[in-house]
Amino acid sequence: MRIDEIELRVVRLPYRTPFKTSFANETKKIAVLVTVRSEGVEGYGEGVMDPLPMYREETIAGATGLMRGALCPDLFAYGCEHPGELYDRWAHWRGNPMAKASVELAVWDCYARQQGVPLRTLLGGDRTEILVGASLGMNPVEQTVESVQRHVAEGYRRVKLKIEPGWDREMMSAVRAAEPEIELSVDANSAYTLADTELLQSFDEYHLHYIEQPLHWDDLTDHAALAALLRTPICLDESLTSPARVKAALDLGACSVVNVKVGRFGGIAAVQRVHDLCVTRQVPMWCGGMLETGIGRAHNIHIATMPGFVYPGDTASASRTYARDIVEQSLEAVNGIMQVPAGPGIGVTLDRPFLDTVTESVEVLRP
Ligand code: OSB
Ligand code: MG
Repeated sequence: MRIDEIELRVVRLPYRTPFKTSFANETKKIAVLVTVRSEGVEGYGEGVMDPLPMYREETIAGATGLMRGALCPDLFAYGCEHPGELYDRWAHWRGNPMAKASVELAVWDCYARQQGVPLRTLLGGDRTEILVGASLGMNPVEQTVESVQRHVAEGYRRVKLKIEPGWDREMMSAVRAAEPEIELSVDANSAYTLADTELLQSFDEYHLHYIEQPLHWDDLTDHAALAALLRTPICLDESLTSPARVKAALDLGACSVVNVKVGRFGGIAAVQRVHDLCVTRQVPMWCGGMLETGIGRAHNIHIATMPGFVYPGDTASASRTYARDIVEQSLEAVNGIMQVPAGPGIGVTLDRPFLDTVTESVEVLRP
């Protein structure tokens, strides 16, 4: 592919309700939309960096700087035979997986559209629908129980609760009392330390499907120590930033479940390696989310069709998060099942008039 033009667009989209986690209380999404134009066809990627490094280290300013200064000029200079080659080609620029993924995803979408095939076909995803759960932000106990019951009634296959010290046992017991049988998980987003081991052990009584990222956002060794003391499986999110980190985590026993986020791993080629490793080692994986707009959400849905994604993911209905999305297709789960958008590439098209109303800045790069 010859790459003719790349557009970097920052959009600001309000959440329907604030999303509270142990690391932030967010009221809006600020996303970087990358559009790659090649030989008359365009493809889209979404960057999941935040304005400030609250979840991992990357920021929108740093990531767009890298795109402008290195990734886009590299694509203009060398083009691309196949999007699967970019992860290794960009490895000499260290780290920065979210920046790399934002651009790589747009190239994958563009390539799939040029071939006239759905993205999932390039990834070996035979499924045309995926099972999804929902991730609930922190709210008062009564409201949380109601929300869990509503999501269960809607057919979501798993419910995940955000927790932090002082906001855990009371809520988990209320939810378990109301819904003893549902597939339930919790996500601490790094809010605990090994000093909380006894407290974390006490969560075993809620028979959680797994506990996500209880300890430090870049740690593997403390998680390995903790895993040996819990019956509840540990799933890592923040700490897994590359195929090599996943291998290290599994070798150490730091987790037995893997949350896949394409932005955190550095793109689809990296996800494919993580996928194959987890399949070989029989480690269950699922597709996480970052409250993406329809572009990132559509990518996640295609990625989750790969055969190793055996647990329900976080890619729930877009309408849970946004009153209006920037894509024309509605990405809605019915009875906990999300249809994969049909059509070439990620299968969604931009609602341009609305997109323009939520755009903060646009920048077009050319060779
Ligand atoms: O830890 O999985 C997380 C959202 C933003 C940042 C981190 C996380 C999340 C979610 C929401 O849990 C998942 C979603 O609905 O997209
Ligand atoms: Mg998480």
